[in-house]
Amino acid sequence: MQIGKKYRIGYLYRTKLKFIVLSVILIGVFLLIYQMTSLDFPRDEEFFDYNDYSKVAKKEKHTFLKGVYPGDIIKYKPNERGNFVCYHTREEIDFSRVNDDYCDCIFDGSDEPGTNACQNGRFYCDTQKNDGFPEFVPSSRVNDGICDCCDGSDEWAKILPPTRLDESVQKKLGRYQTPCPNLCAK
Ligand SMILES: [Ca+2]
Ligand SMILES: [Ca+2]
Repeated sequence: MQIGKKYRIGYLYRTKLKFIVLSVILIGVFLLIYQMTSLDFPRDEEFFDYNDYSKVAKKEKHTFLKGVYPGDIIKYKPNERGNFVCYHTREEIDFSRVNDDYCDCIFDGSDEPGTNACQNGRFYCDTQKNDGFPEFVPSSRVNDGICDCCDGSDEWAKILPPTRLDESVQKKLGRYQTPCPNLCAK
């Protein structure tokens, strides 16, 4: 009788232990699946089709502005007061002052994405290489006579440099002056 009771208690203990172990395993598996499915996947920016400007502009119902990164197009819509809001200071300026070749947002250069008026801004090249990385050029290099974007779109004013190196020298250096060749396919 005593042995039977002991055996029953032992059996119950083992069953309980199995239940706990199984629960711990199940919770572990659940947590692992949860962790795998909630990993920080790359954002749209990294998967963005950088060449598809028109699609983005159409989606955002906004005219595309020179030098604006497609992911930032939403920021280049006039607000309810018809103003542009500088990225960092949140200062509001009239929208006509965007890309007017005068630096209004002096802290980030966000009002001049397509000109070299702000030295701290960035220009987004028209054509992008298919290497998965957005191609930007510092604003200071816009229209400086040297081709920085692979399609030369940073030299949209087509200002010719005062002295131009021979084509063969440029080729040797791998650096080109305006007028820019289109090297995006290379
Ligand atoms: Ca401006
Ligand atoms: Ca340039």
